Amino acid sequence: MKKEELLIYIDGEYFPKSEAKISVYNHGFLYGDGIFEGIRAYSGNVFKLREHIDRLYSSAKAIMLDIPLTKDQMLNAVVESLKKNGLYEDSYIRLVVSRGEGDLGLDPRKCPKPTVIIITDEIKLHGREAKENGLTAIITWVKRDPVDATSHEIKSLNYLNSILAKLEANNAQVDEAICLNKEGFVCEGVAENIFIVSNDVVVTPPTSTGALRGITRQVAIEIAEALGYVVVKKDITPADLFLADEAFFTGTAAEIVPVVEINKRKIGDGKPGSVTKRLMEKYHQLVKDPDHGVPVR
Ligand code: PXG
Repeated sequence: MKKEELLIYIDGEYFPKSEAKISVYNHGFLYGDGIFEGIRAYSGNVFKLREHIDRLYSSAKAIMLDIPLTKDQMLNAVVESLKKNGLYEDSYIRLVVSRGEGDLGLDPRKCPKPTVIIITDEIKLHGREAKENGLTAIITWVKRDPVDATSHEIKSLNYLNSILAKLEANNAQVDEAICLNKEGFVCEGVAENIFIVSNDVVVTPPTSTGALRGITRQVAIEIAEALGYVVVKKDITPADLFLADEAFFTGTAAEIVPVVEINKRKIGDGKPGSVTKRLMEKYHQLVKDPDHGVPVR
């Protein structure tokens, strides 16, 4: 049976996917001038939707972009979009707000109206095996953009820094890349925050190194603390990574996923670690918990 085309929200209207288009003069396209969020729903629970919307509006504030909807209107539009597409179980949501249509100069004053896009789609489950057995990664030469530049603290449409890193991972035939900051400390993955476990202490870099304040990162910290682990936010060196007992990534798409090899060094015994596995198990329970999300129905 052929599925009906998905409906995409653009500026308050719904268009079938094949007709959902924006202008080539849109500054989101021309200059990466905009912000976004990637969100997931599990069994009809839009996990941490309010937190994602809060972060979207924070990103907007940082780049002086006035989103023409209130947070409540945005939340309702996400839920409505899921309903229109009959996505009542597991889904993926992409919110994009760009500076809007302007001219061929980069001056944002030429863009009178931001563009708001909500894509709700099925979630493509790929790399399940990798997730279970753990990922391989390299530390890449691509440095995270510094905090006084296009820092990933702002979830902007500028992802070339992450894409360059991902290309290096592809070239090295590993799953992911880990970026250092300019000082040489471990920052994050291409679209994931990073953690290590050493002697049962869970460590993650502070976001002041230029990493995104990941929502999954925060959830992982809360789960680890609830399980009685000490969680420390401090600088991690490449050697700390190599010598850790366990390492894992966190992210909306990645969830909590073990990292078992970095630059050809086995992490711990090269298998997903026990602390990581406990966190993964709790995470998979939490994502369906309506106390941690917004129901579609
Ligand atoms: N760092 C960066 C640079 C990210 O882009 C994370 C960390 C993890 O943050 P959350 O809040 O998701 O725990 C991200 C997240 C995608 C996609 O489709 C990317 C992200 C999230 C969802 C989907 O590429 N980035």
